[in-house]
Amino acid sequence: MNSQNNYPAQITTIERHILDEQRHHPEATGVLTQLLYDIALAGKVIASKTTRAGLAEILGRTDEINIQGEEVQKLDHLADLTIYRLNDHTGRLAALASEEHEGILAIPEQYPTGKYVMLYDPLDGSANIDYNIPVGTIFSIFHRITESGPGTMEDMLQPGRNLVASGYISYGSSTMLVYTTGEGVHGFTLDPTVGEFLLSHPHIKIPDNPRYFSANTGYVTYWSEGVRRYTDYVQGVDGSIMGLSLRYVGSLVADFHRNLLSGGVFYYAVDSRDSNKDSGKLRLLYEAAPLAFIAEQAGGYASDGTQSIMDIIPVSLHQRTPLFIGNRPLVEKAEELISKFG
Ligand code: P6P
Repeated sequence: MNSQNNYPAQITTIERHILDEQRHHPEATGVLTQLLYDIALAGKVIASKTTRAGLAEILGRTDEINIQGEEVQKLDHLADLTIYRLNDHTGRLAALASEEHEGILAIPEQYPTGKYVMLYDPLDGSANIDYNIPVGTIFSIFHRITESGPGTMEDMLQPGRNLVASGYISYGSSTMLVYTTGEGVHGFTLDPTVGEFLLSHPHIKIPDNPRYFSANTGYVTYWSEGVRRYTDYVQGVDGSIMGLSLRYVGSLVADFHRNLLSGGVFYYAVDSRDSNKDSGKLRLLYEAAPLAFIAEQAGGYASDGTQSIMDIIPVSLHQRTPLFIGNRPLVEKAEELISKFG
């Protein structure tokens, strides 16, 4: 088929792409492939809700407060339930964990358990939903460590280095699914007319010349000296680099996705007002680590300001971490200034 027939030279659905990827792994049993299909399906279902949020009665808040102490948006709840319900019976997972729930989400006993565990933020940035700002789903997939039976905390508390796959779905001007299995980063755009994620961004690499920095500079007074100096650096105050433009929407997936495609750095540092003084706001297991895997696979880097996010050994499910993520030289500069000035 060629472009003269008004068709693109090649149409690759996410299913076809995942199957092709699987061919690089003769030992693969197809379970991970199926799991990634399931996530894509969840993304389609959630996208159908988020794009109509302004119309259906699903805007606004439930009367619930989640483990994070945050008001649960109706769409948060819908996204969380959708992901769990699409994965609780497939026999591919030993357990799940969600930003919305304190403990491990067990597989109902009537269903088999599988060899992976999945941790996810069902709808990150959901406070922005009512303002029509892009929001996103973020997921981490690990091999289980325990041999069999219900997944345990040991299966969940793994460093990013152990990730088998990770990715995010961005519900914005279009719906995009970006994932890695360690064989590069690939982006798919949902064609709602056919209900398929089509390959639109193969082999994503962070451009060498960064354009943006993304941080809530409203907090600069409460950052450490090293982070304040870093914020001057990225703006070119010391003249050592061309100042980067500030782009910050306050929705991690949207901010990260833009910097992945355009080059730049996102950071969310410790705020001296925080009760958790040493860790900032973002979660390690289902926000920082999955995006760090993507960043590294795209030629970038992610740090907590002192070490690679991928090397942090989690001690709790909802553990927070400071996050600096994007072009490697920009993130390493943050580490340098934090090392010198705290
Ligand atoms: P702030 C959204 O609430 C979120 O968890 C991330 O998506 C986003 O990067 C961050 O918080 C924004 O936080 O304090 O700048 O509003």
